[in-house]
Parts: sequence; structure tokens; C-alpha cells
Amino acid sequence: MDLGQQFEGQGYVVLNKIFEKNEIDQITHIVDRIYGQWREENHHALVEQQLINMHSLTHPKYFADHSHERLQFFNLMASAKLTEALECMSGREIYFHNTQLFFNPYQNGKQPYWHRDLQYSPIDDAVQAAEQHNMLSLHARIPLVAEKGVELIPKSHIRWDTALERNVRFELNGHQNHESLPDSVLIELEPGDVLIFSAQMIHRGNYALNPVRKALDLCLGSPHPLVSGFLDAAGLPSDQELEQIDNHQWYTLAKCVSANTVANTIG
Ligand SMILES: O=C(O)CCC(=O)C(=O)O
Repeated sequence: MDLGQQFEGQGYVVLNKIFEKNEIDQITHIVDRIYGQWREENHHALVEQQLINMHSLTHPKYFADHSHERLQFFNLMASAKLTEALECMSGREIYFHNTQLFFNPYQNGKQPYWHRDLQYSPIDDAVQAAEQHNMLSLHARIPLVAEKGVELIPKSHIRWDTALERNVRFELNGHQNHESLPDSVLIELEPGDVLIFSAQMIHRGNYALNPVRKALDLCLGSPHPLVSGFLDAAGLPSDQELEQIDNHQWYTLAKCVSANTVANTIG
């Protein structure tokens, strides 16, 4: 089965050994510095709200004294192997939407919760369900330490919820969003591997089996009006940086999406 068939059938694919050790080391070096800055600035929320992720790691505020690292980071993420695999898997032009870093909540004081990513957006669940087949929103997870860190419900990217899944996701009728759900798979990854999964399939993290987690997720996809408005141009390369990125297609398309969104807002 090829990558496209695997993804269409299951909603995810695991690409083994896509990154070399030295690439993971370079990504880790940059991510650790950003994560350290973010933790200092967000210590209170990290503890009080039991945060499990941060986002927008490419924002210029993380590169004030390290401008060369921003270009290096864009180049590392859009590696030739990964951009080619994504193109081969989706058969579509892919744009770069954002980045997130996933880690365990402070002192593991929170349970992982099942969700579809747009569940926390203002977009109504019925609209999400109706548009599901027209959307391609992806996470490309680059684990920086080995993890059994994410649990997925295969095929939930091509259908909407069963009654139980709905009750659990929205904590209805006495259910809680951390209850076990049938047919889930827990994905095991080593540094160098990449997990690509649909952001709109039902998924949750796993904290208990992982003493430490540090997974860089690239949020990628095919442009769609429901999500294009969430793209923050501040996280994209400048025109000058773009010229120095080897595989710049994700970023070039992102800049077009951003420019069109602004033009439509003004128009
Ligand atoms: O790894 C996690 O904690 C959850 C992952 C997740 O929710 C996501 O990637 O959208």
C-alpha cells in the first residue's frame, strides 16, 4: 500500500527514519532555546492551567538575538524527504500553517482528552462535519525524544462521531473526555520518525507512559477558507529568508494564502 492509500484509509501514516540524527540534534537545539524562553514567560499559566503545548515557534520574538537560527529552522523543518513524502501522500500542494510543541502537563496533573482540533475553534461542530471531506489539515509530528505519545482513532478522519465518541469528546450525559474509546491505536515513535495524521481525526496525547515528552508538530495542510483565517503571517519567513530556503514550497503557498486572506478581509 502506498502512502496515499494508507493515509486515505487510516487517517495517519508513520514515516520511519525520515530525519538524520544530526538534523534532530539541530532542531532540538533550536526548540530547547525557544521552549526555555516560553517557559520563563509562561510559568504561571504552565502550572495553573496545566498547559500541554505551546505554538508559533517560528515567531520573530523567539529569534531576537538568533536571527540566523530562524532560517536554519525553516530549512530543517521543510526537509526534502519530508516535503516529498507529504506531496506523494496527499497529491496536493501543501502549505505551512504553524508549529506546536507538545509536552506533559506540570506534574502530570491532568488527563489526556479526546478531541478533533477544530473543536476548540468558534466553528460549529456541524459545519466541521459537513466540510470534513473538503479539508486536509495535518500534523507532522517530529518527536525529539522517543514517545508513545499520541493515540488515534483510525478512520475517524472520514466519518463523524459515534454516539459514544460524541458523548466523550463533549463530556455529555455523564461522560468524561479522558475515558477510553474503542479501536484506538497508540503510536510509538523514535527520534527521526515522523507521524503524519489528520488534525480532524479523533485523537489525544498520552502522558502516563512517557516520563518526558517533547514533540514538535508542524501544522500543515491544503488551503481551506475555514482555517486560512487562522494563519498568522508573523510565523512565516520574510521574503529575504524565503529566497534562502531550499524547499520553500510550503512557505511560498502559505504566504499566498496569507496575502489572499488579507486581501479578502480588506475587500
Ligand atoms: O500530544 C498531545 O498531547 C496531543 C496531541 C494533539 O492533540 C495534537 O497534536 O493536536
